[in-house]
Amino acid sequence: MQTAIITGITGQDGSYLCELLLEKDYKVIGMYRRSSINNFDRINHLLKTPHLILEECDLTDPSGISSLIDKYKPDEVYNLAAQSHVGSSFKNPSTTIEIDTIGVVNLLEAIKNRSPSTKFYQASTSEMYGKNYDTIKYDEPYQDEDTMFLPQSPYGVAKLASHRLVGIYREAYNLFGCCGILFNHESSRRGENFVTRKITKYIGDLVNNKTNKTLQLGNLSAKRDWGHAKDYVKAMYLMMQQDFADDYVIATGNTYSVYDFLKIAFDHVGMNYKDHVTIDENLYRPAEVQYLRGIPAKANKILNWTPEYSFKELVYEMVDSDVGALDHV
Ligand code: NAP
Ligand code: F7E
Repeated sequence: MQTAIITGITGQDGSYLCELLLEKDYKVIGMYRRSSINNFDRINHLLKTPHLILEECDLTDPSGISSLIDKYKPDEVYNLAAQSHVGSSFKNPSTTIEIDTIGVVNLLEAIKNRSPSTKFYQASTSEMYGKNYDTIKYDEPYQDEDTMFLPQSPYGVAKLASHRLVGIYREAYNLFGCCGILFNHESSRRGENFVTRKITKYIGDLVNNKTNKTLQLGNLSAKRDWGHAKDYVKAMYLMMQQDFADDYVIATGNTYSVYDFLKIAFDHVGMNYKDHVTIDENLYRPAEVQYLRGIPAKANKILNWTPEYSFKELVYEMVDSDVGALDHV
């Protein structure tokens, strides 16, 4: 039986990856940090599974991380834990760097010193591209593995440092370390302060007469390449099954604005977003990433990975779930 540690087990991706690995007969060690209130909502349905073990540990604690790696000497570690909110990273830059960069150093050092044959997955991000895109190979602007990084947020900088650290440990110490450069991916389990879920949660409240307020949003013209988290955790798994560690862009190749998301989501319940949305200047970020469109050609070819969900299917599923038309997704 393969053993995998997932950090960030209580998060969106942690919950879907945990389901996938349990289906594949892994023993899963789910790492979570202490919280004043139970926050296992996304994995509640998995807690009675015999092959899931939960371990409390904070990514910023080097001794705790080292003991965890030593205890299980896992076949695979998926590092999904992070301060993952770009807007928050402007308000908490030091904490973001502490978790998203130093936390990764803690894991890499522990693996190097305690369990060097462990395979390591790092959750890198399209946010590392920042305001940069290419126009050389395709008609529309895009980002792929050859595009230069130019992050626009403390989060992007912290993730870029980790991304490069994984490359260095791969080259210098021969560790199996791969990075998934994942573009935005959403689901009904998405955190409520990311824009997609903020919109669908509001629609759910509106339809169920739980709110009479307007929906306050920031920059609606930003464009994102939005996929479904269920598709994206499959790509993480596939990267770890390769003979050689490498970095891969995981994206759909399509880009939509926040306006597009709003329109499709409100249309789905027969409403017009213009009647319900107000702009709050305070929700604009000090620096913005305006355009993201990832080309997953390398993942298509080497991992045989393609996303199954279309953009509309993703939006409809999120809206239906928040409206209450779906029991559990
Ligand atoms: P998420 O829902 O925000 O989950 C983050 C997880 O990290 C939570 O379980 C959180 O625990 C945990 N965490 C935060 N700080 C920690 C610490 N100091 N020690 C231990 N655990 C800690 O994020 P996600 O959407 O699942 O994303 C997973 C990973 O992919 C993240 O690294 C994110 O930066 C990256 N990523 C996400 C996307 C996307 O579009 N979703 C795209 C590219 C990359 P609590 O529950 O206690 O807060
Ligand atoms: O913002 C705009 C906002 O916070 C998307 C994380 O998973 O993906 C995510 O980061 C866009 C931005 O995601 C609001 O300004 C407008 O342009 O949903 P978001 P993000 O910043 O793209 C990357 C790939 C990650 O790695 C991150 O971990 O929407 N926007 N109005 C708003 N955004 C939010 N959150 N709230 C608003 O009210």
